[in-house]
Amino acid sequence: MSLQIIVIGATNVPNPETFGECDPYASITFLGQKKKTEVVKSEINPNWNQTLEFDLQGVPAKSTDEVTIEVKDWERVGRNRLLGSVKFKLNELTKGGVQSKSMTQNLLDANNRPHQSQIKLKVTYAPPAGKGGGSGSQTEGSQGNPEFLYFLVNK
Ligand SMILES: [Ca+2]
Repeated sequence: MSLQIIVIGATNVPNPETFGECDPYASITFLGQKKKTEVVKSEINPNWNQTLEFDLQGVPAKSTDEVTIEVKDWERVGRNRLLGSVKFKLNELTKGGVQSKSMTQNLLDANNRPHQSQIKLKVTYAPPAGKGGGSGSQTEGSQGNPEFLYFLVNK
């Protein structure tokens, strides 16, 4: 049971550098857990192709649970700068079973206005076994048992 996010890449990220280009990485927060991709140096169209996995420790995610993505510029000295961010809810990804969705999200600036920049992701949610996900095989198991008992009783 987990939320897996493949961070594919971003296009046209804002470039705050005075010289050269920025060094973007993506930082993703889900239910208080934060995971980061590697930094791609001097690139406004970074390809990360990295899988970030959030372990939910047996607690099913809700459709209203929110994923927060921040794309930042790595700095050798001083604070990393926020280039853009986007939030989205899991929505239909929690409708049951393993659900997967490829998405392209527009990054927003500090005033929530969309940048020209987009980030590409593939999000997969696997619910805890038995709560939507593994219910199919569990039903089969419980249907088999009464027949077996019937066989024993009538022998
Ligand atoms: Ca930088």
